[in-house]
Amino acid sequence: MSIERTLVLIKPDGVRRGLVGEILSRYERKGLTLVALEHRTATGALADEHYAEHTSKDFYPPLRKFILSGPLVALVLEGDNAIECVRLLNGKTDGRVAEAGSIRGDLALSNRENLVHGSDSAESAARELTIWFPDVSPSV
Ligand code: RTP
Ligand code: MG
Repeated sequence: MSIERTLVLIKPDGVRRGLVGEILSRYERKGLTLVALEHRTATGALADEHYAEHTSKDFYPPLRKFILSGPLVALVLEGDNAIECVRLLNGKTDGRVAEAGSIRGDLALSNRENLVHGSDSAESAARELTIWFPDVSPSV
């Protein structure tokens, strides 16, 4: 067993489309534990810190605009192999080709407005959890 914590964002499209309950339910039904949950709106500084690896890319300006376009729901999820587990539940980045059965595969049809974010490694999870939830321990 490798109990991990990971950061999930239900992005502004998920809140606008009324899919927060549906998405949260998928993580809960899988067996992941909800450790923290906040409904909040990102700031430019928070977006730039969160997406540090992407800020120089061509797609960053529209991504930044999107992530700041309304409230989102930030979650800390915990469980055995939680980081990879969330990535599998989320599906491929591009909703148009994401696997059926995944959140993006079932519910998204865009490469940008793809409903969810999940940390992509233990290092990313530690970094992102500290950014979004400074008062929550990033590890169990
Ligand atoms: P995420 O970080 O949101 O969990 O998604 P990911 O790892 O699957 O994808 P990543 O490569 O980290 O990209 C971060 C987010 O940027 C948007 N994106 N737009 N070519 C594009 O227009 C493009 N590529 C990526 C998506 O919202 C993606 O989730
Ligand atoms: Mg990513």
